[in-house]
Amino acid sequence: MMDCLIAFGSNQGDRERAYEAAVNSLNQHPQVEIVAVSKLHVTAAVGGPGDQSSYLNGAIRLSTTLGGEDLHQLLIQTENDLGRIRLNRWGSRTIDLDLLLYGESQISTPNLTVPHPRMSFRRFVLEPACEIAAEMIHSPSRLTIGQLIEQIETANRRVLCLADGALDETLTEIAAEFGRKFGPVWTLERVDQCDQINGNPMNAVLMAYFASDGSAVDTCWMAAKNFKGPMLELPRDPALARRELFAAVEAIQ
Ligand code: PH2
Ligand code: MG
Ligand code: MG
Repeated sequence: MMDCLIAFGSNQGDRERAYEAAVNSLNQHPQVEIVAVSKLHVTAAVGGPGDQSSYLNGAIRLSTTLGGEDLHQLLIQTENDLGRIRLNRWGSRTIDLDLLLYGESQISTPNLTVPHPRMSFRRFVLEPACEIAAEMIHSPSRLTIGQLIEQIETANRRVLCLADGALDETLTEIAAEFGRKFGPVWTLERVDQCDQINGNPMNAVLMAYFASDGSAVDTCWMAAKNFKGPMLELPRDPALARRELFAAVEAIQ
């Protein structure tokens, strides 16, 4: 039996009913047993269009003999059965079921990444999860859910960013807007040399790094090894990177 953690989110329709229906529906699967269900937390919408209504977020812990990809399929099937219509990314939805943790396994296929790539810095995910799974391990950071929450609550409001030379302009643009939007409380600092990383306590709440163009692999790897906390991969396209980074900061705030 695999110990798994699922995130629930809804900001449309009867949100409480969707939660109850999702839990009941999952529990009916012969290979799934619900272990614990968190309370629902009211949270402000992060990312997506500006006019979204608030979310109810929850977390579900379950035990299953299904493989990771089959469990993911079951979550999609459950979303569809409960009337989810997919419009745009981060848009309003009646139900979202995300596979956060599949034991300590790391899964990476074109359709599925586990642990969920944005779970480690999203307050709306970690707070409900902490109620029922504080001791579960997020394998990429080697931190428990409880430690991840403590990290986003206590770490300096600093974001470290790894970028190779080809990204100078992109980073300058993003940093200027970051300053206007989140300063002076938050800072965005570039880290482009391994020496700066080594031996530095790196009291930062997040490490962002740009998807590799082939040249930055070693630097990213060194940083990843020395930074113990949430990591975020940014696309190289400036507009997409900006959107991803700002949504992450909003999710931490
Ligand atoms: N899910 C998103 C995007 N934004 N914001 C909140 N508060 N809660 C969510 O579950 C949520 C979100 C993408 O899945
Ligand atoms: Mg989601
Ligand atoms: Mg989803």
